[in-house]
Amino acid sequence: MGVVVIDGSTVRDFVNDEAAFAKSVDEQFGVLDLNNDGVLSRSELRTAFESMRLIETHFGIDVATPPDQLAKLYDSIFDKFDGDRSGAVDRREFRDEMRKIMLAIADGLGSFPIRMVLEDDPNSLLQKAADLEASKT
Ligand SMILES: [Ca+2]
Repeated sequence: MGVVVIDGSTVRDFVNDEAAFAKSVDEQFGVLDLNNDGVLSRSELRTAFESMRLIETHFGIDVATPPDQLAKLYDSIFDKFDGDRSGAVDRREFRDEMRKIMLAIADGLGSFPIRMVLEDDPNSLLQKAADLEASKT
């Protein structure tokens, strides 16, 4: 567990650093692709989002969400990612959508820094955003 302080510009700087962002997202994709078939299935993506709480918050998911509503929400998230409706999310689709989500989160955070407790996850994108900023100062 680590506590990081991030605001919108921390996240935006990270996303705009194309190389660093692509590398981080690709690494995360590799971890999420549990059966290593090169694409993310519905259940792989859901597992991923359950472990990214800020992103869940972004989509309006909270602990009190009833299971049937939760299933619908995850379906709609999956459909957003699966741009070509192939039934699976490939690396490029994942990267494109993660960029949009992170930028939307950055807009949501604005210039008010928030303290976040992150799970011990070396692949957390928010952790990497915070690390990138820390490396500059
Ligand atoms: Ca897979």
